[in-house]
Amino acid sequence: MSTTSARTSYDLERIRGDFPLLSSTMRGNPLVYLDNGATALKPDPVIDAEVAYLRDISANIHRGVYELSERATVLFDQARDKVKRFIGAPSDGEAVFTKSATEATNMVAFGWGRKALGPGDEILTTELEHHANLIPWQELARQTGAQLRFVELGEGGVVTAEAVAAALTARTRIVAITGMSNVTGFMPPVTEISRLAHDRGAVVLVDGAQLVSHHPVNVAELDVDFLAFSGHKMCGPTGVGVLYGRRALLDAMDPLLYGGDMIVRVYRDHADYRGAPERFETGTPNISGVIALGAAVDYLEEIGMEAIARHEEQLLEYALGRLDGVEGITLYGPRGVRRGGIVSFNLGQVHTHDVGSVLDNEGIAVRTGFHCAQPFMRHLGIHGTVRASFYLYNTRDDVDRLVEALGRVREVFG
Ligand code: C6P
Repeated sequence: MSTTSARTSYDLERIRGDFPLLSSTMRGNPLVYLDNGATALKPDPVIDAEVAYLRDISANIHRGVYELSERATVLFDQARDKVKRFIGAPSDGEAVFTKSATEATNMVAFGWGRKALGPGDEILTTELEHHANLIPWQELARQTGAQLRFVELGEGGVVTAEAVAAALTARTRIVAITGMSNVTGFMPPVTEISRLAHDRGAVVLVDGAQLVSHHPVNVAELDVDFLAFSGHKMCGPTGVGVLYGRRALLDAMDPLLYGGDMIVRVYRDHADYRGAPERFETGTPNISGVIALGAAVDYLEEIGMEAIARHEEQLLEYALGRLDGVEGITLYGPRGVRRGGIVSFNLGQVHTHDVGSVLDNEGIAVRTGFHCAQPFMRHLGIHGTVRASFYLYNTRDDVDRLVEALGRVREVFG
C-alpha cells in the first residue's frame, strides 16, 4: 500500500485497520470510499464507545443519583471537555451539543439573529455556502427585514480578505462564512475575515462542518464568535453536532427549544433558565452519540490533526496531478491556495449521476449533483459535479482506482 509521505510516521496501514468498512467489498470490488465530505467512516474505538454506553450504562444523564446515571453523566461531561479542548475553546467559550451543524447555524440565526437584527441591518455571506449556512440567513432576513449580502467571489470560488473588506458596511451585524467549501475544499482566510468583521462591530459565524474534521482548528486563534460543526464528518456518529459560541453571545441568545433540564426553577407561569450550554440542550440529548463523539476526538487527536491535514494535502496534490491527465475532464476550484482534500469535476458532457453509477460499479463511492450548494453551482454555470473527498484513511491507490474507473466511464459513454 502506498503512503503519501515517507517523511512522516503516518501509519496509514494501521489507521485503515481501525475502520471495519475499509475491508469490505462493494459490487464485488474492494471499497474505495471517497465521500468523506458527506460523512466519514467510523473507527472501532468510536463504535466501541457508543456500543459500550448502550450495553453497559444506558442510563439518562443529570437526573439520577444512582451509579449508572452518574457514570453516564461523567462520560457526557468528559466528551464536552474533549470537544472544547479539540477546538481550543477559551475559558469564556462554550460548546453546546446539537444534532448537527445545520441545527447549530439555525440556533444562531434564530436564537441570536432575531434579537440582534432589524430592518436595514446586513448579514454578509458568500455564494460558496452550503445551504445549511445560507437558508437560515435568508429566512432570518425575511423575518427581520435585514438584508442578505454577498462577498464577490474570485476565480474558482476564492474568497479574499479584500473582497470581504469591500462588502462590509457599518450595518453588517454578522459574517456567516464557510471554513472550507464542501465543493472545492477552498478555505477562506478566516482569521483575517474575523479581524475585519470585528473592526466593523460584526460577529463572525464559521461553518466548520468540513474544516473541523480535516484541519487543526483553534477558535481563539481564528477569533470567531460562533463555530458550527457535525460529529459524523469527524469519525463520530450521526445525530450529534456542536455549536461553539462566546459565552457573552450565548448568554444573550434565546434557545430554539424549551423544556426539562434547561431550568433552575419553574413556576406556574414562568421559569428561570440555566446558562449555556445547558440552556440550549433541553430534553434527553443524544447521550450515546456525544460519548462516541468524545471517542472520535480522542482518536483524531492521537493521530494528530496536523498529520491528517498534511496527509490530505499530499493526497490532493497527487489527485489533482492524476486527474489533470484525464481526457475531457473539467476540474473546479482554485489552484495554489489553501484547500482541503476535495476535488470536484465533470467528465465531458456525461451526467454526474451516470459517472457516479459507473464508479459505483467499480466499488467507488463519490457524491454527485449540486452538493447542497446551488448558488455556487449557478456561479460556476453548471448543474452539478462529481466530488471525490478524502480523509485520513485514503491512499494513492484510491486515487489510482478512481482515475482508472473514469476510463471506464469514457468507454461506456464515449
Ligand atoms: N455537507 C456534503 O456532502 P449536517 O448535514 O448538518 O451534518 O452538515 C451540513 C453541512 C454544513 N456545511 C457544510 C460546509 C457541509 O458540507 C455540510 C454537509 C454534506 O457536502 C452533506 S449535504
